[in-house]
Amino acid sequence: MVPPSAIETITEPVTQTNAYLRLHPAGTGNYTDFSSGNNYKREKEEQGGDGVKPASYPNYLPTWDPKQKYPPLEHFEHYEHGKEADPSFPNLLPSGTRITDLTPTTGTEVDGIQLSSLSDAGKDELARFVAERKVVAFRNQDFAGLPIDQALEYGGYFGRHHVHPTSGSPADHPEIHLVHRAAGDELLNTLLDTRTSSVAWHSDVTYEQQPPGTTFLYILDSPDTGGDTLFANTAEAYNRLSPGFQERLHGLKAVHSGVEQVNNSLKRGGVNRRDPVINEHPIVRTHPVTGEKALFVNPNFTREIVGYKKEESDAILKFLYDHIAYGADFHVRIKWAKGTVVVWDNRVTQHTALLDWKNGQRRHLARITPQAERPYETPFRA
Ligand SMILES: O=C(O)CCC(=O)C(=O)O
Ligand SMILES: [Fe+2]
Repeated sequence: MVPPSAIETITEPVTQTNAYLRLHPAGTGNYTDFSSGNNYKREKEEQGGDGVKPASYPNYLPTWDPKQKYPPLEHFEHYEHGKEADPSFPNLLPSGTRITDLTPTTGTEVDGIQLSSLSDAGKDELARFVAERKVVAFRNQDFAGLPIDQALEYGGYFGRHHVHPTSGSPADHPEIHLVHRAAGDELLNTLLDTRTSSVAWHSDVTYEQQPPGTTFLYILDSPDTGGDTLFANTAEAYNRLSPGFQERLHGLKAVHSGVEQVNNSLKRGGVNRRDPVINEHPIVRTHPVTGEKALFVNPNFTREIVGYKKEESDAILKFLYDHIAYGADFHVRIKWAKGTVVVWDNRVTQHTALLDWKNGQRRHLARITPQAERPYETPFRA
């Protein structure tokens, strides 16, 4: 066989990905990724040693299988259980439950119930309660100790499991998205050499046609201090705008891209389980249970406003990103503790991890990510 010539020109078909990369330059948003990728030593995490404790939940250590390749996601009819819920939450929050609102608008802490033993009526109430409070931290849960199959069966009540295109997952459970930084990981020593902070506001996988709704994140191992997660209430962010500006945003759509996330994964030797997609969503979406309107753009995945010129689109998106990021009076900070399960509504919140712990301690969490309805908007009402 004749070896390929080093100077021969190869003509490659333009894939959808390449074409979209040209059409959608980053604008004011940039995909930011601090995931640790597959460069950790599994044995070391399993066994510990040298003063390091073994991982508490080795069944949740991440794997990446380059052979996993999935077809494009198809539309499914989402059933929103929150609509069925008793608004006084008798099954979720029976008397004696300790309930602490963390701020007036955003975030609640609950102690004294087990999510894992909720009836269906309790799960319906969970969906509604989380939609109202935006993010709820349930303390002292047994959830992380359930067999993974059982945890997934539970989460599947809330919608079809999203399989992430690039993230690590426990072996044989691609529906679990893992956040994992191994003990001794070096990134935190250099992260701030090139950035001023680790804050990267986003809602999850908004490039999908049906992004997630009621979403679960539970702690497996956490640093002694630091590694908190911040949440922003994007319904309240919408409410803070003047009626004139709210009205201006209604009817607009923005482009959300999954291309950069996949490219980033491939660049660091990671996987691409499903070809990236690009979708347009309304900038103001309506929540199917509460009827609230919320801003639905984020710098990680939103690229441009449909039909606007670049400068116009960049200026408005930058204003919205800044507005959401600076609004500390509609943010809440969740501190992780052993047994904590945080449930948020991805339709009406954004979040960011804080990578601020200093000494190479392990941080390990698992996410269950049920998809919801395709975002829709209802008419502006002053
Ligand atoms: O690590 C965290 O605190 C949050 C990570 C994250 O963005 C997610 O799980 O969706
Ligand atoms: Fe996230």
